[in-house]
Amino acid sequence: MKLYDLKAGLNTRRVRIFLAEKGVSVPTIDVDMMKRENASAEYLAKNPMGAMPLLELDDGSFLSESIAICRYFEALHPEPPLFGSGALEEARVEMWNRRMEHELQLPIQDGFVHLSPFWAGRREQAPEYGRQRQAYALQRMQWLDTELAQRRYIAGERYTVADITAQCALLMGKATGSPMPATLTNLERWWKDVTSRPSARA
Ligand SMILES: N[C@@H](CCC(=O)N[C@@H](CS)C(=O)NCC(=O)O)C(=O)O
Repeated sequence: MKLYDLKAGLNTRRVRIFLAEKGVSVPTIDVDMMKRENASAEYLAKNPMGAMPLLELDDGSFLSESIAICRYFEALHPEPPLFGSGALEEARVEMWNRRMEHELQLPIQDGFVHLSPFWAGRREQAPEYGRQRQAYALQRMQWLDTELAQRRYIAGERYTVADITAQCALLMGKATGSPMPATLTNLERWWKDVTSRPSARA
């Protein structure tokens, strides 16, 4: 098995943290996006989306999409249950993971893509849309702060994939113009908690 990785990527980090939480080690291959290795014919033959993470299985087949890769490892290594355990908790974790993708990750990513000089010439940019998305991300951080007044982690009392999604999104936000305001004390308490886990350095 091999994991095609991008050290600075948000989705790739989600998979690395997930694997660290599971105590699973998978050899990685760093793909150099600056050299457009992910746009090469060789890479596109492996993943036509041209994105990382990408898991190469021992039978030579490939699996992409960060959450699909995480689900694969959850099935192989059920402990600790990062997608929840039992009908209701699994559904709650799914609900919160989707919310963290749609309400935090995507607006933060959109702010970065539409406003950062890094993406100029690489992606079509709509700065006004980027500003709207950054404002939306901030509003959603404020909402999440009120949610975290009620429980330790995003989906309940245990750490799950929803926390991984949120912490990776917020880490990107800090680096790309959507920082967490220090006044959000519940979010800050949660942030210190999740980033003190050894997996946060994966
Ligand atoms: N939905 C995909 C998104 C994958 C994705 O966008 N990966 C980024 C790195 S985190 C990437 O490969 N970007 C390369 C590019 O945009 O050229 C997933 O969750 O895995």
